[in-house]
Amino acid sequence: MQANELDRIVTTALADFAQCDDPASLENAKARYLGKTGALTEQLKALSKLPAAERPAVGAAINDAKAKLEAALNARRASLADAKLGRALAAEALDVTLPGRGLGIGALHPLTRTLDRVETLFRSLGFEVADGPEIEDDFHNFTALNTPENHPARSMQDTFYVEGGMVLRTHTSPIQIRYMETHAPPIKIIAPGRVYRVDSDATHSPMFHQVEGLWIDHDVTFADLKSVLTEFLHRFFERDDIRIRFRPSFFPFTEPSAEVDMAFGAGDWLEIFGSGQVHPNVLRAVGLDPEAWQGFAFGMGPDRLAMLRYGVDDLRLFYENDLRFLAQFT
Ligand code: 2NL
Repeated sequence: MQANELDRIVTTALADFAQCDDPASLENAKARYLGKTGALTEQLKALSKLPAAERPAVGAAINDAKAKLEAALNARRASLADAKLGRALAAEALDVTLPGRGLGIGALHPLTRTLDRVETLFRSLGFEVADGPEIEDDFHNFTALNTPENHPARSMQDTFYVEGGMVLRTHTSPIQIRYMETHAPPIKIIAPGRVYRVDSDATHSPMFHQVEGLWIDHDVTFADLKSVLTEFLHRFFERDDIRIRFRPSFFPFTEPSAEVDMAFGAGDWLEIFGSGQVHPNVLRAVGLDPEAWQGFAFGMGPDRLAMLRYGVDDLRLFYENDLRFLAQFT
């Protein structure tokens, strides 16, 4: 009985000591077992009530238990002291007396600034900014945009396919398709965002940005398209000597289609926008009657606009995030 009781006390005491994580609570725990009224001390007091013949054996067992507790206490004291020293050394390494290094003031990435600027300018022209998912289904990325089943854009060579036949959107047009599905005309939006294509070299990144625009009403024409894009370019580049030209082109989702080139003064022509009148099949795909509604859409690469505005000749610099490059735009 007495021996079992001793074992129980030792076991609880050892667990108790192990739980103490500072010297004061450890010394308090010691008192609960070895103090004046401690559990082990009480056992010692009870010794005198035992028959004389049993006292030596029980006394030896109590001393044994006491030695175990002392050893455990010393080990725990040492490990707490080690931990304290470790913390002190770590604090020393930080050297709280040194002046602070200071945090550099951060700044927006040049591409973010460009996108913000594009959004602000189009808002000032009466456009709202729309958003949508980067993982799209086949209908919103291709079918609704009059892109036939066997079109090369749908191939694995050009498009990232993810689980369940979904794709990483290859353009931000699906944002506009979804907008037309949920909003009645008149519609006047831009759709900025990340887009993905299987393409990677000096001038192509597998992820890049696109801003598309869409204006649908009863009587929106190519003249409106030309004035919107001209006004935007003047405001974006803050120059009056900007020339613009339209070149015939082809996109499955517009008819007729045009590339829009721009030149500063007498400079070379730069291709900036793809554009066109929204194809009747696209309007039908979102439940709009092409006899009642018409409009234009356009697309552009803001990464390229940023290169022109900031005079950067390599697209990859924007994605390497070397601070020596980025700090120049603050
Ligand atoms: C380019 C070409 C373009 C569109 C995008 C569009 C969207 C809808 C309907 C019709 Cl919902 N068209 N988008 C139209 C023409 C060209 O982008 O060169 N992008 C960088």
